[in-house]
Amino acid sequence: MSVELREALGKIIESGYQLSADAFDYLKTLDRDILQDTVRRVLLFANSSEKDVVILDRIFFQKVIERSREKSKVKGFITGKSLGRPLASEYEGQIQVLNNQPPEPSGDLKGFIDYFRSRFKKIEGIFRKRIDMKDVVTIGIAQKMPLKSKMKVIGMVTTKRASGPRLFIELEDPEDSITVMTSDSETVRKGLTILQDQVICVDAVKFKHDLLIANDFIWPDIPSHSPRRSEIPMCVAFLADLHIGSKLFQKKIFNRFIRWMNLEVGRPESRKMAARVKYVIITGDLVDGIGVYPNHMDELEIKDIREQYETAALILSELPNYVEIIIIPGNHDPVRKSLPQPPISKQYAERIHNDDRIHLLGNPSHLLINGVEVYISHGKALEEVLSRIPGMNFHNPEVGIELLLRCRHVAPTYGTSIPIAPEKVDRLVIESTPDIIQMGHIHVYGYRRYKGTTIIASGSWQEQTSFQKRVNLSPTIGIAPIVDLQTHNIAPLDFTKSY
Ligand code: D5M
Ligand code: FE
Ligand code: ZN
Repeated sequence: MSVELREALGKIIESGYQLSADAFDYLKTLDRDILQDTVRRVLLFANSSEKDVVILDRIFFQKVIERSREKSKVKGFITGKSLGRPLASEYEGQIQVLNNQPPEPSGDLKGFIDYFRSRFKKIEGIFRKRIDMKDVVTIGIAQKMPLKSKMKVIGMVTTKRASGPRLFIELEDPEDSITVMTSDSETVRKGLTILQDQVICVDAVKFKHDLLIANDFIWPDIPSHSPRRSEIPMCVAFLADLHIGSKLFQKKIFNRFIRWMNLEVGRPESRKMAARVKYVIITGDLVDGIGVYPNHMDELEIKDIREQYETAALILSELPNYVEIIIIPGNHDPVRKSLPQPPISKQYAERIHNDDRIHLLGNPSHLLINGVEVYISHGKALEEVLSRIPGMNFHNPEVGIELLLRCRHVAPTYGTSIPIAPEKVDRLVIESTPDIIQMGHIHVYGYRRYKGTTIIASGSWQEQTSFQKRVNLSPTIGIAPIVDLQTHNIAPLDFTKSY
């Protein structure tokens, strides 16, 4: 018996299956180079099957192989009208990446000065475009204005301190700094939701040389707008947090999504929608990674990072061949932890890199898809926002996304568990108004509309981990929010129930 064949048999037995004699004979006929792949595919198919599979026989092997052959055969059918084909297969994908600022690292102390200056400039620019910002002055000018003058100042929050009924905030711009105080209960309440290091505007009255009394705090925010619409009724599936490689990855539930995408299952109405899904977006934690949380190894089914991506590639290869797949990294993917994160590298995910339907992008990414502006990020900073801001909680992550959108920043606070890279330019500013913004990470599904923008917090495809149990997080599993880019309707299909 060859080494490859022995390895393949070992894998099958280790996974808890029996091999029939005819399947064993069949395996012996396979070339070495396709043996490993075939076994991987067969195990994946068996694992995610709705029926309990115990014995793998020759017919089972052949079914799996035929299925993957069919998938590769239909390639090249994307253009041209042909009756009876899914609508999404009749159109080319239209994806444009809007954030193409290259990284300019700056490792020294000055890097942070450049970084924060860039943040201030960009968000100040967003403020100054607003018509209600005519009376904005710099902190330096505010200091020179006579007492009792009214003005607006823009600054970065360096400290925030509550003292009895009062709230004190230190504001800084590139030249000067000033203290802002408020005791009005409504303004204090608003002020308590301000995040450290965020750039904010204060509507204030001059009280002393270096003290302003705040009447209001103003977020850079987004304007009310009508979202741009696609000319054709294409849909996007907004997924996140698959965690492939984890014992807790819900293969069967995810497989229902894959079969639904292939128009094999689902109610008639939802199948019609499946035929229009042109894009699948995965905003991070595609795989479970290695050693991400305490005792992680115990909960890993696949303990090698490359193997995790090999399996991910196989699973994604089951999506219809006309679908474009966009993937950005999360904190479980093997890229640097500091934001912005570069795309998942070929070194770990060769097969994914070689799949020309898959677009590997950085976290965050700002896209134009069929003319609709889509902003995606894994959303690690939501942890911070949801746990620190009064009134927020992990049951409603979409409220946290709304706040980040109003801050126009993906990770406002520096020096927390969410590291930020000291680059010359702040690439985490949300520079223009997205029509759709999506994040994952929290593992809880949520949705809301805010001033014309659709906000989506994607749930996960992984059962509760021991770590999540300890932090009391109950994930939402198996929901695929499908958004129609023409109508902006959202259908959160629940693949654990009926769909
Ligand atoms: O994150 C899965 C979930 O666990 C998500 O809701 C955030 C939460 N989480 C992850 N790390 C932490 C820390 N350090 N503190 C609190 N909550 C956390 P995932 O990225 O999939 O592991
Ligand atoms: Fe996750
Ligand atoms: Zn995560």
